[in-house]
Amino acid sequence: MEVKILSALSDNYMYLIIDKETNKAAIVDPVEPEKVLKTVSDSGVQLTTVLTTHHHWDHAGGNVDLVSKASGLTVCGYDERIGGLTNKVNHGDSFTIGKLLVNCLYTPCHTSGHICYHVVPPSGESDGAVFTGDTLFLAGCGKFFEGTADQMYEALIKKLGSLPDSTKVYCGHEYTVSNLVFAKNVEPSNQDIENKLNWSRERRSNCETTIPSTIGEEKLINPFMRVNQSSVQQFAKLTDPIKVMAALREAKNNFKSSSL
Ligand code: GBP
Ligand code: ZN
Repeated sequence: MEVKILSALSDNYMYLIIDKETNKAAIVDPVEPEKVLKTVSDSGVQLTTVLTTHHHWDHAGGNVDLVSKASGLTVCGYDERIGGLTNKVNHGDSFTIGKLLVNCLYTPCHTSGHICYHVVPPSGESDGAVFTGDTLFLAGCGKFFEGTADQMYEALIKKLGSLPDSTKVYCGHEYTVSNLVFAKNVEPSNQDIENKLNWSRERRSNCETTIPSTIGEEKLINPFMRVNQSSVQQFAKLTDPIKVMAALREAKNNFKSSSL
């Protein structure tokens, strides 16, 4: 399996997932259809499927246009608000892109109809990948527009946190540096955060992406995946992990940094 990272709008990402064996491909959140179609034709692959994480326009806003330009596409998503939807998916649903297996994880909170897509290559070929939209970002998570801390706990700790540590994480926006500045404020003595922040600043200054990370790495640097750690609980002055989740989201919503 190969994943091509396509930047879109100001800080969004679209991902072209290619099954090298069959040359079939899927696109995650194709908000810029022309850019997608150019990459598809340059790569010589057959685009079969659109994987939509959630209905926000900067993710689903290109679906109708893409479908009109490339006929026969299957458009997957949970939410009725998603344009061009042909296949409504739910937690535990699975299907294939060529020989790649896609498993749907329902992760409501950022929106009430958010889906993450876990893609696994045929046995042992390489590590799996998860496309997390605006649920899990590198070192952060999405705002709770249509859900609760309880739901984000379920999404990040129980569902995404149960994937193998080696699973690559491909998220919906390039927010890594600002997320890590907040993470460092939460855990000033966490050396993994410090190292990743330095690396990410270097990458961004060379106009390179910080994507992907892995589930294992997120467990070391992402405060929202670390609500069971005493250092994060100390920052929140709370111990109940769901209350810590709510307090972290509130703190990040109000966080202003001068050192981005
Ligand atoms: C930043 O640049 O670092 N803090 C952001 C600011 C996802 S996009 C922009 C922001 O609020 N981004 C949203 C988010 O969840 N950020 C996580 C965070 O700040 O920690 N969106 O485009 C957003 O979902 C949108 C589109 C929102 C339609 C509502 C509607 Br309706
Ligand atoms: Zn969003």
